[in-house]
Amino acid sequence: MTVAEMVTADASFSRKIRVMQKFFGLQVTGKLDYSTMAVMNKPRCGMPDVANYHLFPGEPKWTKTTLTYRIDKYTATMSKSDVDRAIDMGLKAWSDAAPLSFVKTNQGEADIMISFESGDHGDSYPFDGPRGTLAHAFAPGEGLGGDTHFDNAERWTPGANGFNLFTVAAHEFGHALGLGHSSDPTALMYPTYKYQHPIGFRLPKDDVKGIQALYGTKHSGQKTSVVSESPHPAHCHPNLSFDAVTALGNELLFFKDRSFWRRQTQLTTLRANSIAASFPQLMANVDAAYEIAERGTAYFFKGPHYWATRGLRIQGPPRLIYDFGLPSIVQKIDAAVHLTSSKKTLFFVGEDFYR
Ligand code: 0D3
Ligand code: CA
Ligand code: ZN
Ligand code: ZN
Repeated sequence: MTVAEMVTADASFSRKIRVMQKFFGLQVTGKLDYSTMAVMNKPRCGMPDVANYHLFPGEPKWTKTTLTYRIDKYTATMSKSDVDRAIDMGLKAWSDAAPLSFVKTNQGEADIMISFESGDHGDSYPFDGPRGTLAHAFAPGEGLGGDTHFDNAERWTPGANGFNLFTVAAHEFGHALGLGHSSDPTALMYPTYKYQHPIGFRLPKDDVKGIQALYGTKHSGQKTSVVSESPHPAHCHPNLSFDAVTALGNELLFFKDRSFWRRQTQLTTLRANSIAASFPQLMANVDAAYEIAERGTAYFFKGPHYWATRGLRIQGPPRLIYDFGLPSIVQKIDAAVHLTSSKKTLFFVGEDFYR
């Protein structure tokens, strides 16, 4: 039996994997397969991912970062310059959040062709007169892709009366860039109109997550190495790894250098603590840790020593790992895991494991 098979054969481990797979929308197998491990290896800041945005089927997106737009037909209810300003600001909401830029043209075919249209206008999505549907836009692609139409039967305004053009344009450009509707009522991509004040508008969080899922963050291109000034490593740094992780009662403990983080299963916040302050005997740089939940006991490993704890209280002096039957050439272990169903503990040392 391989390690992966042994770990997978453990019922409680398999249950945890199933929960995780469901949470991340993966195929629920209860097995530690490649797609599950790929998700585990992504940095996720120790926080659950909460997102309500939706992408279109097939996740269409623009394959270039500079897009052209052209305002082809204006409306009678607003001045040309007010329309230009509302459109410009609607696009800027998105280019502020993702590495995209927009260039205005006045002739020829632009990526995003913008027009005010009445009733039937030749794309098989006729408008419905005042209210109801305000506008529509086509997902990224050739031809109609990206094109954005406003129902000319609405009273379009630069202010808070009638329908605010900036608000509707910003929403439609979300579609034109590849976002569907969001179930988050605070999102711009929520399906129903709510006036948004154009001055100082910042895209809500859920929309930022959506657009960055498609196009990345503004700085994801330039790899810079961030050096943490704080005594505790920044827990959102994408390169952060942990020395050891263990459950302890209803908490998860993460160890790194001189710090550890406690995460209660119901809470999403993590607080850095100093290892030395809570576990003086342990000091820094824990190698490995595991919990035997039924006994309420956790074991911590550092070099050839280990400590047992009940909760956060250390039980007795450090002992030697050879008590577990490890050969004397082993000076430290890399990781340890306890399998509840088989009542076995696995110790990982380099390429090998012991049980
Ligand atoms: C629409 O017409 C959306 C456009 C929209 C949605 C949210 C914010 C700005 C623009 C079609 S993609 N929605 C309809 C609407 O809100 C349902 N109509 C006006 C109303 O007040 N119900
Ligand atoms: Ca309408
Ligand atoms: Zn149309
Ligand atoms: Zn919409």
